[in-house]
Amino acid sequence: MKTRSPRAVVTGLMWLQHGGSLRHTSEQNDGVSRYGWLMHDGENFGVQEIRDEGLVLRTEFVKQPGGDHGGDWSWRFTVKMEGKGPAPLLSLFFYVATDGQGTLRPVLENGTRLAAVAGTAEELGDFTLTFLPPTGEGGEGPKYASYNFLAAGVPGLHRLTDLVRHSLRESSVFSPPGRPRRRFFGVSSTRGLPREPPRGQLLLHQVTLEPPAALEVTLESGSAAGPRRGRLAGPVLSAALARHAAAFEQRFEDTFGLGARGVSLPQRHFAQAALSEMLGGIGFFHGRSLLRSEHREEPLPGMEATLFTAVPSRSCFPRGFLWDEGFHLLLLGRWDPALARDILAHWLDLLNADGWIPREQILGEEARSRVPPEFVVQHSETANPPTLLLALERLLPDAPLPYLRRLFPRLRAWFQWLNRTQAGPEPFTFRWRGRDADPERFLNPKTLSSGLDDYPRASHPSAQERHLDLRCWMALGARVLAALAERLGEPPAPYSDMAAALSDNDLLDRLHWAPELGAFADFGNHSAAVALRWHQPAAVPGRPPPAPRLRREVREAPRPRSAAALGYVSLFPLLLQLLRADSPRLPALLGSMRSEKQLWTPFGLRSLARDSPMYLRRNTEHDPPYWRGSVWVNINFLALRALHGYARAAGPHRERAAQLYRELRHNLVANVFRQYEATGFLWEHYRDSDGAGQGCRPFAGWSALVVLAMAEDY
Ligand code: 6A9
Repeated sequence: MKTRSPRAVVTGLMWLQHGGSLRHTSEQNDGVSRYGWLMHDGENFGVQEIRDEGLVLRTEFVKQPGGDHGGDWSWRFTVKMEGKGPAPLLSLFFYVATDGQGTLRPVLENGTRLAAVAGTAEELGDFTLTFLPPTGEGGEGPKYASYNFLAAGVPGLHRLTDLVRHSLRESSVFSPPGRPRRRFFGVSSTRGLPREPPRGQLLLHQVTLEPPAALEVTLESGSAAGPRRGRLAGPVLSAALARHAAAFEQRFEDTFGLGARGVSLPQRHFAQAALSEMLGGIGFFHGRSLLRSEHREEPLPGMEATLFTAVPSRSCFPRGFLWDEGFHLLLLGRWDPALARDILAHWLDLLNADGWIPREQILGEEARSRVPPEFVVQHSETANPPTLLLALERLLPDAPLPYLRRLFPRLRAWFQWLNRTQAGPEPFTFRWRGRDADPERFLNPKTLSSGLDDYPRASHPSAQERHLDLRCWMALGARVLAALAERLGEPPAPYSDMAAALSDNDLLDRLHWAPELGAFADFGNHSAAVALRWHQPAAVPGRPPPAPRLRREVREAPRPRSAAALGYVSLFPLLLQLLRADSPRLPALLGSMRSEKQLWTPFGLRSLARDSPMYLRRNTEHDPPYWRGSVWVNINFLALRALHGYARAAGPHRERAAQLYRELRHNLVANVFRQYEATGFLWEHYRDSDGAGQGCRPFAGWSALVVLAMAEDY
């Protein structure tokens, strides 16, 4: 945990079951079987549960405002073993580290036990961190433990795990009275210190004991000493935790009303955990992106930026993603509109002078250390869907006018950037820039900017392309900007005119209806006959024969036509509710959605029709299908929202939409819940054949939108 400030002091926990491995950061495949926030209010309180090879570790915190520096914080850690058998030796490593500013002074007891840290830092002022002695699980009695202490220089927060791992020596002894002595790995300052000049200071308190036990850590703010009535620990902390838990339950019910709808208790706990994981994943990032523009060969560091944002996945993608964030804000905006506005404002402050916002925010060394080098650079022609506007549409009615007034110029600049740089070949058409170069390598060159990565588009990228999803996003954007202008008492033009033109159903038909597909589609230079084939590169005399490679073979010349894919993109006019409720195209779209040969599965709508040529096809030997069949919660959420809308609007297809809505909602919610029960996680996407979670986990980014579907809150 840290403060919302650059170069913040950071506190954290590592743990080690002796004989196992050191745990610290959230990882995808390290064997920790499940973990997540069960409750988190985004501000003052959270409860997290971690299950790791028999160990159940509960971490709870409460923040108590007071003074001038954010007030006091207390944490409680409860450890116990699942099942019977002798308890293993467990070490908990509590640390505090600085990152470029602040000082820490250790207060040692008996030379080895770090009883407290007295510190000073920009944001925190003077503070005291106290490590209370361990007790039994319920707070009773003292608990026998061994203590080790480490003080070291740190080259950067991303190196903390290594630093601690390298300082471990199996030379410490655990010898409870009247019981056999045991050796264990303890931190020691003698070796393993980094050669790089330190950026900060680390103080670490290692407690070694046999579970069960409870440990408490308090952070007391110097400036809150006056108002404080006793330390937030022991029974006082228990009472505060209980009070916050009850308040969380009540607020959750008041916000989403799941109890009132008769949703079962396990499903309610699941929904609370989904929301809490998103809230608990919110972070404050600081640093520079690495950018590439059309004007220069070499990537350049961008301006120093700070970003307060939720993240798609704490393990895989612990950083901000532009279009993901719009989806996150749909949920966060319901729980805490002020928090959502704050996050939205941070994102809009990332605009550069041209009006561009980089798609993936990899700010600072810690964030960069989690990304393979080839993905770090952001290209200044690359867009991403303007979902922030989707979120703003919902925040609009209650947002304070001064806030909206400050947002407006930024939003205009962003929208104009999209409109200018992603314009298509004809008026009212749009084209995602930055599709994969080197089309020979891919079955279908990817379109990362669209967010739908490998979703099939025209086989041969060209300036002639028109992308349907982007056109629909632009229509939505224009609609929201017009509404924002009206809310501010300003003329809604030109956005209102643009919204009207882009929602013209006849024009949409002319530009994007593909009769042979019976659906809307992209248009471009397309060949319907492409395949990946093994290809043997020519041998070079005197060298070993080169390895065969997969290359794309084009068996029929491309020509200007609709891209032959039926899937999420085809649904966009419906998803963003641009189709009129009486549109003659609506039955075809509803039909494709409901058809099991196409998009319907018992787990939600799949991304690409089962009878589509690229359904579940790999893009290269190393790229398994991603948006080519899997069920994705964000698009299913848009589908539910739209069907809910069509079921309410007068029109000939109202009943059909209502029917689909009910079935789809049931399928989606039931499966995400079932997978959570089975695995303990929300997942990045879900397999269309059996509903199994796939990709990254935990993924409490847009998959947590299932909470809004449960609440039918669109
Ligand atoms: C790769 C690999 C350990 C892909 O949720 C974030 C994005 C979405 O915006 C996008 O729509 N995800 C979706 O198609 C994940 C993108 C990850 C790219 C970075 C680094 C590291 O893996």
